[in-house]
Amino acid sequence: MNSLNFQQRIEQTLQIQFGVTIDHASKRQVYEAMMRSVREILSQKKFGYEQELKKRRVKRAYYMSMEFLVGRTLRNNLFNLGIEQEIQTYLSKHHISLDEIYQIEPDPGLGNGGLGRLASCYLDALTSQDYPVTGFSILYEYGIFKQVINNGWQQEFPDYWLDLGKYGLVYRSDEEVEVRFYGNIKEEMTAEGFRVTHENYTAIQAEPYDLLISGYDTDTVNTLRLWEAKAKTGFNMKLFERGEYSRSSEAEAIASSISKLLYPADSTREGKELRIKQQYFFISASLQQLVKNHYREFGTLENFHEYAALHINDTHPAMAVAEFMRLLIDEYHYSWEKSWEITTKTFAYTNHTIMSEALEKWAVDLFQPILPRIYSIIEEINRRFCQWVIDMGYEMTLPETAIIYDGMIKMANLSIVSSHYVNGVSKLHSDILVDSTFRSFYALYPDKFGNVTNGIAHRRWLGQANPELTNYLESLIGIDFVKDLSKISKLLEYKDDEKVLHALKDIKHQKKQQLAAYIQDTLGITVNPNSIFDVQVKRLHEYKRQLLNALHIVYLYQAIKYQGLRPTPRTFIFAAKASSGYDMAKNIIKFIHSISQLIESDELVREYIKVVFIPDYKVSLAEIILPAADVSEQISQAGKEASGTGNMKLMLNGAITLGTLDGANVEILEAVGEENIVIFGLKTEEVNQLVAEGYKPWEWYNRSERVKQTLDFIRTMTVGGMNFNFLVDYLLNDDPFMCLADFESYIYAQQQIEEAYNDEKQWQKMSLVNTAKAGIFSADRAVKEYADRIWHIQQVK
Ligand code: 8GP
Repeated sequence: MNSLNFQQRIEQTLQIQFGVTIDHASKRQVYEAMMRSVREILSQKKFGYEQELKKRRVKRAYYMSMEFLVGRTLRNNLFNLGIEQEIQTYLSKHHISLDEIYQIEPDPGLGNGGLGRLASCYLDALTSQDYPVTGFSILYEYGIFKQVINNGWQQEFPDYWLDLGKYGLVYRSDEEVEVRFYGNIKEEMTAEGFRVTHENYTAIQAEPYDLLISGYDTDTVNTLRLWEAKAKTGFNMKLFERGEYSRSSEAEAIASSISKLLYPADSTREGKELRIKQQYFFISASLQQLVKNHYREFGTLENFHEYAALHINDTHPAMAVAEFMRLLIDEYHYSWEKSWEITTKTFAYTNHTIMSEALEKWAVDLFQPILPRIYSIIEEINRRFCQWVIDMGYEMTLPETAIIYDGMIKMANLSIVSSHYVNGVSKLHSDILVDSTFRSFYALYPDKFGNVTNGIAHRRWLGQANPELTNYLESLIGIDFVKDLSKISKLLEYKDDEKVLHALKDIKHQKKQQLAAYIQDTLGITVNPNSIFDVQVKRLHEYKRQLLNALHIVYLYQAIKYQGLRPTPRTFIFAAKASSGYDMAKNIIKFIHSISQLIESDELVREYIKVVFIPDYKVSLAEIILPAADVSEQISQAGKEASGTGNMKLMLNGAITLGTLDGANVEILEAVGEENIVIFGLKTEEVNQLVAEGYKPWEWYNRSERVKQTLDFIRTMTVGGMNFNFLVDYLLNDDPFMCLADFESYIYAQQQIEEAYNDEKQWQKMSLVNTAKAGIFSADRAVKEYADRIWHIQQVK
């Protein structure tokens, strides 16, 4: 890409849109002109790529996901186009800071956490490697809430991102479709055979907006298609005149709620209904469009699976299999058997969590009225599946494997039965799926199950988030690693080179200073960049055990204050959003803030430790925090974290993992060797055994002096009038994720971290090895596995 060309476009846009020259434009105007210019360039490339794909008639993948945590796009696009530095120079000649322009872009928060960010990393990687893929999701008007901390408590505020975010989107009025809810189904025998029709439905219009996805150093451009819901006819005058007031604006009400908000709380019946509508809305719109286009091109759907691989990202889009069956049977009149054959060759499913509350189930009496035809299809899939299970002699597994059981529809079961491939996201997680979560299914379909360990978009998480390290690495080992992260292993040659180790230390220090400046500017808190930056950033969930981290800090507090402990100064950095209805998670956020306050009020202790909670964790914040970390806390209870991806981003940026043998930590250990990571805690089998025996946290309290000291100390704590006895009671009586059982071993691991850190050269070498061994955690590797083993798609340049 020629940057001159881009500069001209910016100036032209400024003239046409705002009638200003670049020297008189506001930052906001420059931002808009840049976003529009990038969109034009990508649209042009997209056109070329589409032509090529059409000409070659290749198979494509479609990634359906309720979440895409896209992150800011402008820098990513300039980086991929290879013009970031030139544009920076150009703008600075006009006294404009590119960084300030970047800050204007909202961070599209169309996701909650790992699963959503993974989806975006994969679109980036697939595009950079020239795989034809389209993402499908919802154009949420409000993304994940903005987190504000007030007196230590989380508060949620709406995040309206479209105002400034819309400039990246392309509206495709030619591809609108209609999605139908409610009503009833009519079954009848006609001259052409048995037919099912859906009557008296409420129709919603699905309007497509495309976010164009660029790839690094390639002309390939893919699409993330986001559907917005609109009432088809708006307000219904006829119904209103007949006095049916509420029905007259029903479509409008449904439409405005569907694409309003990411995951509204679904603890109420209304919340659940809305969730079902959201899921059906986007998968129906996506499939209708795909099926229509395919039929137009080929005149048949029998070969659909030869040209399309459909991926279900966790169970949220699982209704897609029933919708696809509906289209084949009701609209194109294929037989059940033929339709089922095409469906099962088309779909694949990834599981992202074994936490039972996240394995979706819908009550039949809730689901059926909203989607009567989809329900009847699921019922028939279930009937045939159960019959087959009985024929196989496995009927005793039906309580577990049936798709509909006890009045509930189990979406994971539907996904497994209807897909040709099911994968977990790390070796350990995939093993747990076949050994326990989906054990009965594994007996039925041993060949369906496999693993694809997650990966990250290293060009964002290293290339863009850490240009200092990227440039230095480039000067040492050449630029190849940007395109192919496996090449980063060349860095190993320098693991004993003191000059290199020193330079890496300087870069880390620079990143720590930048984070310190951010903390100072936004929170008014001064942190010491010479202290150890110990980082735990991720969603707040009990299984991730931010509480264990907090307990250790309390342990340090009382040991410094009363036992003469003098540790190496450390800054504990947290960032995490808690689900709005998750009280314990919110209490833990409050607890962390209270510990921070307690430390600050003590002249002695604050010399050694400091706790900073950075609010509103999101992609753009992660880009600032991760490169600055020395220690990466990955301390979930073994067996609970499916993979983790923050662990990979942190290691790539040279942080040392302090972790349990959970998720992808296991593979990080394999990659770096035990001398370059600190592992602690119970293993999955040990956790299971303890559960089986009956875990009694009290015993761990009685057995360990340090557990006792820490919990007893918490009972004496009153901060801002609040005490935390309830937490101590909870830990002693419940402790569902075994913080107490792992506490001793965690304290010991923390000491090992400190010792390692104090040996400066050794630490730097460990850090180098982590960066050098991160190659296998590139999303490029992961998506290639999906492309080769699951989707069977080829690269098209
Ligand atoms: C996450 C897993 O918790 C994490 O370990 C993994 O790295 C990531 O997916 C990507 O595979 N799972 C979710 O984010 C998740 O299950 N979210 C749905 C409940 C909304």
